[in-house]
Order: sequence, then structure tokens, then C-alpha cells
Amino acid sequence: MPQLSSRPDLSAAAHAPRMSNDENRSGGPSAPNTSVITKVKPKTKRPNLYRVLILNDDYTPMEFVVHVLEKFFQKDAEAATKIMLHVHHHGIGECGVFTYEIAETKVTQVMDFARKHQHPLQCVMEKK
Ligand code: TYC
Repeated sequence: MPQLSSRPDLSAAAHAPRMSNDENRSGGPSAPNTSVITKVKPKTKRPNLYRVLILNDDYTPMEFVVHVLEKFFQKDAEAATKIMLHVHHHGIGECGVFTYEIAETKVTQVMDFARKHQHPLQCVMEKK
């Protein structure tokens, strides 16, 4: 910071003769100043998360939806039935929350499984 007052600068540096970086006061050679200032930044990043949702329809059997929730989302019978009934009554419901790749895989697995059994069940993902 430059001095703003009119008082004389009494610091040693202000009165020492200027020297280049590879001179020193002993007069001999020295290593050049090659220090690199680094700042270590904590690098933990939270991953983007995605909800996997299933949609209601008029044709997919309730038991099939419960089976899907058990098979692909590790729900027990009670939790699976609760989610299925929520979707049946509200039109949409959450099966789980995952990172992008896992969510994408779940959606594909459910869609392939529903299609294989000729049910119109729809499964989608949505960024949280
Ligand atoms: N509405 C369907 C029926 O009455 C049951 C169902 C529930 C279908 C949830 C899809 O995601 C769904 N058979």
C-alpha cells in the first residue's frame, strides 16, 4: 500500500539500493526466486441428483408396478405398495433419487421391463 501521508518512509526497504532477483546482500550468486504461490482449494463437489418417477396409466396392473419397485428400486412390499398407490391416486410418484448415470439406467431398465411385458408403464427422470 503506498503511504498517503507526507511523513517520510523510514523502512529499510525504502532506503536499500534496488537489486535484481538473483543478487543478494552477500554479493555472491544465489538461487533465483522461483517460489510459486499455490492455494489449495477443497475440491469436494456435490453431484447433480435426479428423481426417477413413474407415471400412472389405466392398464398396467398394480401388482406389476409393485414388482417393478421391488426389483429395480429395492423397496419392500409395504413401501412399494405405498408408492404404487400414491401414483395411482396422484398421477406421478418418486421411486428414488440418483446420480445421472444411475437414474438413466433405472429408467431404461423399467421401460424395457414394462415393454417386454406389454404394459404401458412410463418411467422418467427429472433434475432435482
Ligand atoms: N392405475 C393402474 C390400475 O388401476 C395402476 C398403476 C399404478 C399403474 C401406478 C401405473 O405407475 C402406475 N391398474
